[in-house]
Amino acid sequence: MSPKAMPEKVALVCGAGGFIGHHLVRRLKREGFWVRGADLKFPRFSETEADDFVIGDLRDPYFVRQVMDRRFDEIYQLAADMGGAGYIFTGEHDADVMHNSATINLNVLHAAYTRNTKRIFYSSSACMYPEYNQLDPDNPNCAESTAYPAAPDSEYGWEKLFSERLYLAYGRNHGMEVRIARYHNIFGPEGSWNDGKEKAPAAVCRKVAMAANVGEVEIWGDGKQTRSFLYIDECLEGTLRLTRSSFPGPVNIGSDEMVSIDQLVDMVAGIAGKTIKKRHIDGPTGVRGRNSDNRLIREKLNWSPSTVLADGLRPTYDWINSQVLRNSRSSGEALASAVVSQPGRLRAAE
Ligand code: NAD
Ligand code: GKE
Repeated sequence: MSPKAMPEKVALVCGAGGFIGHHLVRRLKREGFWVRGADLKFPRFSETEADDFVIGDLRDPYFVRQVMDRRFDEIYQLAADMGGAGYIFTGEHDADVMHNSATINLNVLHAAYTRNTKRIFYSSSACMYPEYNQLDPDNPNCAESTAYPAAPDSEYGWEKLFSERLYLAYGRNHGMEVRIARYHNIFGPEGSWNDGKEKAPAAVCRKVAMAANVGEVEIWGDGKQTRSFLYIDECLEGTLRLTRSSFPGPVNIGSDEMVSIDQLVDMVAGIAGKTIKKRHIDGPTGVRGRNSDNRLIREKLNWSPSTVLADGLRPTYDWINSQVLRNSRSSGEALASAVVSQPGRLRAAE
């Protein structure tokens, strides 16, 4: 686990096998860091660029102590049991989400403290905001100051709120320099798109990519619910700026370009050059409206994201479309080889 020649700066990315963590490792390598990643799994779609990637379970305090065998200049804690609406709003994963993510945060933060690592970034979520301020799709209120009285609409959001408080307490009592972001729906290439954990941008790109040129897609809810979506590069920029600032947060890192889910579908259809009808069906929908309030980040960091949604959707659609094509080619090849090797059996199964 030890780096051969110790360079100037060393960073640890917990959750480096996941969507944001994988991209963050790449970005830190570009900046010249020596990077260790830790996760249950390697990144799914391309090789990690981490100098050292340790596979293991961050719920296990002994594993966490091994991962933190030195003092890091920066620790990014992104590991969590999480997913989109189809994963966190159905209720089926509530106990796992709370237990797994809280245990990871308790372990990682305490180990960082005992290694004398001062600066640690924690990825909270807009899901911690109270539901009562997100009932009107046209006027949601997600200013940082509105977090209390607390009333998140999911157990995922309650765990994020608990962990925010945990990090702030270590900051107050142990002098740690904690930095907390409340991410608002991050998207881009190499995120979950077909494993039940995908969020709306990836799900819509997949559905449109799989639809005919004049086709139809299914959308959960009435399509009038609103969200804002932040492109991955902007998420990384905000994360690094916050971590290296003197402001602990919590602060929103999100886009303030609010759209309805129906508008999102229309944008993706436009990018794909397809004519797509929407069929609204029952499904887990979460809050009625949500948008990032970027006043605080502008005030404290003198920066806020500026990439428009369409500019992030184009590379995301292209990447998901290529995944869809690759999957259909390989299932076509599998089918063709099954026909050659077992023609009778395949016909019987049809
Ligand atoms: P992700 O699911 O792609 O990545 C999370 C990673 O954590 C996964 O690779 C997973 O294997 C790993 N992990 C889970 N349990 C683990 C364990 N016990 N030990 C080791 N690794 C474990 O999610 P992401 O989109 O990259 O999100 C990163 C962080 O940002 C999470 O904390 C998430 O809650 C937060 N966040 C993300 C979004 C978003 O839109 N992507 C929005 C708000 C907050
Ligand atoms: N995932 C998904 N898949 N969502 C769909 C689909 C679909 O096929 N069709 C419509 N939607 C709707 C959902 O019902 C929801 O109302 C909206 O799109 C956004 O869903 P999402 O992107 O899965 O997740 P949310 O924005 O509701 O919540 C996410 O918020 C983040 C923070 O802003 C969470 O899932 C977390 O991933 C995260 O913390």
